[in-house]
Amino acid sequence: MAEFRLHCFPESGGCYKAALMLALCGGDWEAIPVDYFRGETRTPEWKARVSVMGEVPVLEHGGRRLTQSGVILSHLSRHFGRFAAEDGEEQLRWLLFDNHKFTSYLATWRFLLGWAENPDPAVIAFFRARVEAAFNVVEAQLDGRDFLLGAAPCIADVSMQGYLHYPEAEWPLDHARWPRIAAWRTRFAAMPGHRPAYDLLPGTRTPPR
Ligand SMILES: N[C@@H](CCC(=O)N[C@@H](CS)C(=O)NCC(=O)O)C(=O)O
Repeated sequence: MAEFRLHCFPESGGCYKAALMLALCGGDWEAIPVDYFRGETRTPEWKARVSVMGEVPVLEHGGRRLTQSGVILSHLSRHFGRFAAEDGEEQLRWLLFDNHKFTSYLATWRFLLGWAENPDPAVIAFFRARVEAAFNVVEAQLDGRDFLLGAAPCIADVSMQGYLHYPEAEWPLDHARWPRIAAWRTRFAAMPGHRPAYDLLPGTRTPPR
């Protein structure tokens, strides 16, 4: 059995964050696939057995079961001694911003576009505007910085990259509007161990409509 076991499915950028961190750190991990699109993570049985929150990623390591990607990234950062910012509070600040504004709006907008049944165009437009506002914040933060907090990547970068390595057709923005984000994504993709999401996450895919 591998040292790390990740409950995941391929379309989940949250799961990709954990898998990406493991890949960048050279961790020995295996996937425990979940059937998200058939509602497995929302069943009382799964919630009782795996996580009351009904969400993946869930990482099993050393007899513990960790949930919430920010917790998982922090745990892996401590375990491997990698991707820790010098300023832990600043790192936490950007992790929280990512979970609330950047990842959550981008993930929801992408889900509505690709997988939701009859999404309301007004709701799609609302989430797109929220995504664009979050991108503007990150674009400003990257002014004069190669990574979020400076010259070196930290787990807030790993977290925020979670949905940026899926095919652009799944999150069709005018990428030229955010050139620093585009350069940051390219810089990140050049790091040793990096693989795009669908290369890294195993399991049966549910392609977008
Ligand atoms: N804040 C959580 C978000 C996790 C999350 O939303 N995961 C999605 C898949 S990407 C999920 O399992 N959602 C279950 C649901 O909404 O029912 C984290 O970063 O781990």
